[in-house]
Amino acid sequence: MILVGRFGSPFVRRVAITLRLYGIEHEHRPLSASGDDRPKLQAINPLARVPALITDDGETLVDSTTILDYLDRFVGPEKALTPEGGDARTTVMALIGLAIGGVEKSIAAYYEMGKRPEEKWHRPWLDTLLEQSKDGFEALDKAAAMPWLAGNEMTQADISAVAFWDFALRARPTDAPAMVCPNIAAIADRANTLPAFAETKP
Ligand SMILES: N[C@@H](CCC(=O)N[C@@H](CS)C(=O)NCC(=O)O)C(=O)O
Repeated sequence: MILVGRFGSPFVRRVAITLRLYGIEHEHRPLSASGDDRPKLQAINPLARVPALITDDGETLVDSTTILDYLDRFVGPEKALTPEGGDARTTVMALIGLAIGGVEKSIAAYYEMGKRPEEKWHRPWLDTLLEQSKDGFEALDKAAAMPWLAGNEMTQADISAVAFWDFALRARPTDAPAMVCPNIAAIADRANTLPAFAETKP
């Protein structure tokens, strides 16, 4: 398999951590979604977005959720970190939904600040995005069962939350309201000592 995209993208990182935890051998092509890499990336993903995964059968999958679904089926339900069904799956997917919401708002704020000159930032929109990101992560924090998000075992909810949280902390302007998430912070501290997380830290 070939994973396309840099670990600076939290969506690439959640896939990279999962590949490592599943013990799947793969090549890493660290293409960026901007600059000189863009035409090369567009030849792989028409949207010129990361991540993409090229399977051993030569199929190209885009969007991290699609890729994770493939990897879960590739390793099978015994090993998959997203439960296959039942309430356990609903719980993990609900946690992931909050985490995705939090990081998407954080990325939208990052683009607003990174892609436009400061005098063109729409401050009310930016403040709303930063608030929504905070609200998403804080709701996730409150839902944490601990010691991992869904209880006693690490699941995909933890992998995604840590990749997203690390990005949101890095991207958040210092004058934005602080996100108060002691449970996520504790999970991130613990997870980031594990090789799969440490090796993919941008
Ligand atoms: N929903 C997608 C989001 C992927 C995404 O937003 N990737 C960003 C990097 S973090 C990207 O490639 N942005 C470039 C663009 O959209 O033009 C996923 O889960 O993979």
